[in-house]
Amino acid sequence: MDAVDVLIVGAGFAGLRALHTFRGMGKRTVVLEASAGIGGVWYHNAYPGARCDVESYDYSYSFSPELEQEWRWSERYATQPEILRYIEHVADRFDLRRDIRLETRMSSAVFDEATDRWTVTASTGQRWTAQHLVLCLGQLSSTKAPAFPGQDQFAGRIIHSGEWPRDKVGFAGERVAIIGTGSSGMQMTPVIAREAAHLTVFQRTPNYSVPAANAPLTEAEDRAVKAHYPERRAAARNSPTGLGFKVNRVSALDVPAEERETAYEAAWDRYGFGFALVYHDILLSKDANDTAADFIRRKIAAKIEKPALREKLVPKDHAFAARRPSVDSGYFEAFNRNNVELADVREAPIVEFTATGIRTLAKAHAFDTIIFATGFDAFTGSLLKPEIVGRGGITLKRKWAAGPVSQLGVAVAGFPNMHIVAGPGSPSLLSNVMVSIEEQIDWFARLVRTMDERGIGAVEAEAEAERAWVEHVNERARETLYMTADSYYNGAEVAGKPRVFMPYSGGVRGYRRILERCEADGYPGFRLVARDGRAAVRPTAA
Ligand code: N01
Repeated sequence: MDAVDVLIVGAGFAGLRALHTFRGMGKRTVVLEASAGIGGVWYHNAYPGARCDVESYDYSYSFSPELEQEWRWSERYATQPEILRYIEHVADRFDLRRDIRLETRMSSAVFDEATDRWTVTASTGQRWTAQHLVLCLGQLSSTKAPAFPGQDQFAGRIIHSGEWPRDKVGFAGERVAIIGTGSSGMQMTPVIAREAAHLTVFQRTPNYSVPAANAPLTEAEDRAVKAHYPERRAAARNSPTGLGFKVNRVSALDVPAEERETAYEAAWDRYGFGFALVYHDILLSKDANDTAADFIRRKIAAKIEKPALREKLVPKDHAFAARRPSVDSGYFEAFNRNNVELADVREAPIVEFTATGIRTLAKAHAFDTIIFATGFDAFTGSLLKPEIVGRGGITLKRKWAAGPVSQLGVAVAGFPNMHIVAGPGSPSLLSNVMVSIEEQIDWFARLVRTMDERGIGAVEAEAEAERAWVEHVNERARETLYMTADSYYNGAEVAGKPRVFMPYSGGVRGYRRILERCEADGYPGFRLVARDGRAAVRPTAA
C-alpha cells in the first residue's frame, strides 16, 4: 500500500490543477483516473460539434503566465479536440503524467480515525493511504440514459453524448436520432444534420439558446488579449459569473421598451451567456425575465421557416436561464433543412425501441444510430458512485440521502480531510468553472499549508456551520428564478433525486470573499485537530 500526502480523484481540469499545485508544495501526490485518458468531460464528450460555451481565453488556466502567452487558441469558443489538446499540452508541459494513474477508478475511500488518513482502494485492487483526499470528480461526469422498453432489441448503434467512442463515428448515409435538446443535443444537431441522410431530434422541453457568435481569433485579437491577460483574469474573478461581464445595475423594468430592445439587440449575437446580464434582474424577477424571454422567443422564431415547427421549438414553459440555456451555432436553422425532423415527445411520447428504430404514439421511425443526449446525474452523481466512508462508518451516500450538505461547498462534517472541488454548495456550474476550480484549489492549498505549519492533522466541517451554509445557499437561490423550473440545478433531472438547489447562486466574487473571510478568521465552521494530542486548535485570525 503506497502512502501519499494528497490523493486526487479525477484527471480533468480540476484534478490536473490540484496535482500541479500540491506537488509544487512538495506534497507526495497521486491522481487516480477511471478513464484511459486525461481530460475528464473533455475526454468523454467528443461528440460532433462539442465546443465550449465560455470564451477560450477565459476557459483556460490562469496559474502560469508563460502558459497563457504560449498557447494559441484558434477560435473564440474552442472545440472539444482543441480543448483536449490544451489539456494534453498542460500535462506534458508541467510533467503531470508521471503521477496520474489511468484506468484506475476509485472504488472506495475509508477514513481511519486513528491516523487521520484515508485508505483508498481502486478498481485495479491497488491501495493507497493519504492524509488528504481531493475529489475532482466533475459535476457532469455521471451519464444518465433513460431505459425505454425494448432498448435491447435495437439492432443499430446507441451512443451517449457523454460516453462518445474514441474512434471517429461517421454518419454518412445514416438515419440518426438524437434524444435530448440540452446543450449537447443542440450543439450536435447542426453538425450531424450536415452529414447524415436523415436526422430526427426528439424534444421533450424546448430550450432557450443564444447565438455563440463563434469566430476564428485573429493575430491582432490574440496579441490584444495577451497584452492584458492579468486584467482580463481579474475582471473574470470579480464578475458574478467568472465570465468577466459587468452587471448592469439597471432593472429591465426601469427602461422604456425601445431602449430595452436596443440593449438586447446589441447583446444578441455578441455576448453568448453575457446576454443574461444585460439587466441585473433578468434572473431575479419574473417580469424582468419576461422581457428577455420575449426577445429571445422572437429571435428564435425568426430563424425557423416552418410555422408549425416554430410553435414547437420556441421555449415557453420556463423562465429564460432558470434552466441552463444553450449557446448554439445554427441549432434552430438546422430545422430548415429537408433532412431534419422534429419529434415532439410531449405530443407523441416514445412508446418503445424496436429492432429498427423508435416507435412513438404517432409513428414508427427507422434509425441506424440513436444518440442519447439525455444529460447527467449532475453535481452528486459522480461523488456518490464510490463508497466514501467517513468517521464512525457513515457513508457519504447516507449523509447526503436528503440532498448534499456541506460547509461552504468544500467540506462535509464526518469526512475529515476530504476536499471537494466544484461540488454542490459552490458556484460550480453557475460559473465559469475554471475560475471556480482554481480559486478553490488555491484555498485548499493554503489550508493544507496552515495545517502543516500548525501541526494540525485533520480538518473537518462542523455540523452547525454546514446547516447554516445550506440555509444560506437556499436563501440565495430563493432570490432567483432558479427554483421556478425543473432542472439539474435542483435535482429534477433524475427521478427520486432529492429536490434541493445544488449550486451556490451568490456568484464567484461573493463566494471568494466568503472563503477568504473564513481563512482570515482562522477557519470558523471547521474543526482543526492537532496531530499529536487530539485537542482542537484554532489558528489565530490573520
Ligand atoms: O444535458 P441536459 P446536456 N426522453 O441535462 C432530455 C454542459 N454542457 O448533456 O429538458 C426525452 O442539459 C432532456 O429533456 P428535459 C452544460 O452545463 C456544456 O445537453 O428533461 N428527453 C433534455 O432536453 C449543460 O447544461 C457544453 O425535458 C429526455 C436533455 O435530454 C450540461 O452539460 C456542451 C429524456 C438533457 O439535457 C448538460 O447538457 C454540452 C427522456 N427520457 C453540455 N431524458 C458546453 O458548451 C432526458 N431528456 C461547454
